[in-house]
Amino acid sequence: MLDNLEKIALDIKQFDVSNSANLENFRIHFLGSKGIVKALYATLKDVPNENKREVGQLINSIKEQAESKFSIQKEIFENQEVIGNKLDLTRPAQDESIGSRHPLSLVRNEIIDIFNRIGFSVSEGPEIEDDWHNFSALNFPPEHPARDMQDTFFIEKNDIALRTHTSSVQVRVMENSTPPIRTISPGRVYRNEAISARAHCFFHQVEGLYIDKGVSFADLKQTLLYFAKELFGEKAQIRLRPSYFPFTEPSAEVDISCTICNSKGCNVCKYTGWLEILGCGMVDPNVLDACGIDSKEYTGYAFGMGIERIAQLKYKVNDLRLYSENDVRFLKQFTSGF
Ligand code: 2NL
Repeated sequence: MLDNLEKIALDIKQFDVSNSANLENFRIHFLGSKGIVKALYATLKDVPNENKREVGQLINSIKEQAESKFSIQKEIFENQEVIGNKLDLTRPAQDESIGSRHPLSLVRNEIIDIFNRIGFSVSEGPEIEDDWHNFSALNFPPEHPARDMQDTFFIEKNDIALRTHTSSVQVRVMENSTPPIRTISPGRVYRNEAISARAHCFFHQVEGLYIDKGVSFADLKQTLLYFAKELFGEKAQIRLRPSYFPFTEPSAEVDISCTICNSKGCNVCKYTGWLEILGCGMVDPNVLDACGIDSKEYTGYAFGMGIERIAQLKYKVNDLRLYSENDVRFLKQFTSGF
C-alpha cells in the first residue's frame, strides 16, 4: 500500500501537463469522479484501524499534491491568454510573490545595525573550531564541564569541535589585530542538547567586544542601556546582576524591563517585571594575554546574547523548534510590506 502511494506521488510529479489537453487528462486521471484519488479513499475502509490515520494522512497529502499541481498549471495557462496567435504584451504584469526574511535574520540585522551606529564592525569565523579558540584562549580550565562530550559536539577527539559560542571568532580578531577593537560576531553555535520547545542543539548568538586603553564597566553599562532602548524602545530599562563566566571578570547577567507588561508582571517575565537577555563582563586579563594583547596596557568589555531569545520576546514565539522547521505558515508571517 505504502509503496503504491509513493508510486502515485511520483506519477503526479512526472505527469506531463505542458498543454491544456494534457492538463485536463491529468485532472480526470487523478482528481476526476472515477479518478485515482477517489479510488484511494475507497480503499481506506480495508486498512486496519491502527494504520487508518497514517494512510489517511498520506492520501490527503497525495490529493493536495495533485490539486496544487493542477491549479498552478491552470493559472499559468490562464495567464497566457492569447490574442489571435500572439501573447498580449500590453497585459499588466503579474505581481511576483516575494519571500520573507527569517525572524532570526530580522533580529540579527537589527542588532547589527544598532551596533554599527556606534562604531562596531562585524566579524565572522569558522563553525568548526579547535580547542584553543573555543576554550583554552578563553580561560576555560582543562576540566571545565563545557568541554565534556555531553555538552559539546566533537568532530575529532578532544580537539576539533563545533563552536559552542562565537567568542571563538573574537579570539581570532584579538590575535590578528591591535586595539582599539570594536566588533560584534553574529553566528550559529552548537551544544549537545536534546531538542525541545526550550532547547536546541544549535542556536544563534551575537557577541560583542570592545578593547582599548581605559575601557571601563561604566562604558559597558551605558552601551547596553543604549542597545536596550534602541531594540525595545525609549522606555526600556536594564538591571545587572552579578554572575560568572570563565572569560570575564567581573561578570554580570543583564535583564531588561518587561516590554510585554510594562514591568507590571506577566507570565512571560514570571511576574518579576524583568527579562533576562544577555551576559557580559570585563574581559579577563588572562584572555587578553592569551590572545596577544597586553593586559597591563588595555582593558575591554564583552557581552553575548541569544538571538532566538530576543526574537521570542519580539514576536511572541513559544517554541524554539519553529525557527528551524521551515513551516511556511510560520515563516510567511514575517513578510515585509514593500
Ligand atoms: C551569554 C553570555 C558572554 C562574552 C559572552 C566574550 C568574548 C571574549 C572575551 C570575553 Cl573574546 N567574553 N564574550 C562575555 C560575557 C558573556 O555571553 O549568555 N551568551 C548567550
